[in-house]
Amino acid sequence: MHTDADTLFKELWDSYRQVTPSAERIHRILGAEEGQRIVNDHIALRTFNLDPVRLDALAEHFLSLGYRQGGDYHFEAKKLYARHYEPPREDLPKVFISELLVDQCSEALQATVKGLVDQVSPEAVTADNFLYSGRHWQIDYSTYSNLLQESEYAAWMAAWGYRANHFTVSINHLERFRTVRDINQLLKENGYEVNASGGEVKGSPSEMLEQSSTMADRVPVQFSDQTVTIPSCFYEFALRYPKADGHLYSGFVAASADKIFESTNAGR
Ligand code: OOG
Ligand code: NI
Repeated sequence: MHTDADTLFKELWDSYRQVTPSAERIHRILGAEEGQRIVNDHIALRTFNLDPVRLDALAEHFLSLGYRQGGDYHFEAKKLYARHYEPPREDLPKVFISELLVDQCSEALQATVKGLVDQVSPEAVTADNFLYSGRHWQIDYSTYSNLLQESEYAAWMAAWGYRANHFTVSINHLERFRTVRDINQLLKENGYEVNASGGEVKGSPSEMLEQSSTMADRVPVQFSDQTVTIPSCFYEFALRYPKADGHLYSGFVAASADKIFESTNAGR
């Protein structure tokens, strides 16, 4: 298990950046080169609710670093369950982990996903590098396409495996930009597609969290039979509002999260 959260997040960032060419360009347009510090609000990970890769097994990597379990969230239509974890230090990101409830999916999907997960050894899951270890299986393009018909989430997981699917800029820590609308404007001026599902600004001050995200980059993936360009990872932006006690709200908003999942949708 990790002794050092900074190393873990650096590795997660490196594996994310390798398949998300827009990430560093977005840092530049936010002014990182002029000294603007970019603070991460949270990252997100995905998995299946099967041993040995279920949500709890991923969470263990953070619990061992002193993270604490926060709220949980249900996404009935997408057949997902999620929890968030709060960091032991203010300067570390929160973590959002979801899992596909495979038992609620079709027999065909269950058979495919079990076939993938059976190839992951329990030792691989507890190893230091698991959360950025990518795919532990081979998959051909037609199997990916079949998963896509039923669950965008399952198809994304099958293609990408274990890695952060997004990092999230904390707007509270930016100096030049104050609102999610300003960020969306900047993104669009620079040629990025903003996820418009449920509206470009998700959440509200009364929910104490406003968010937006880019649509995922598209990069070539090597399937076992061919290479195809598919959605990889995206960038998110979050603005948190203070609670009555003066501390910033630290939870997530299920209705917003439901739409943010769609940032990796392929059919568009
Ligand atoms: C997570 C989507 C939810 C948020 O901030 O509400 C989320 C995912 O796409 O895996 O990131
Ligand atoms: Ni997020």
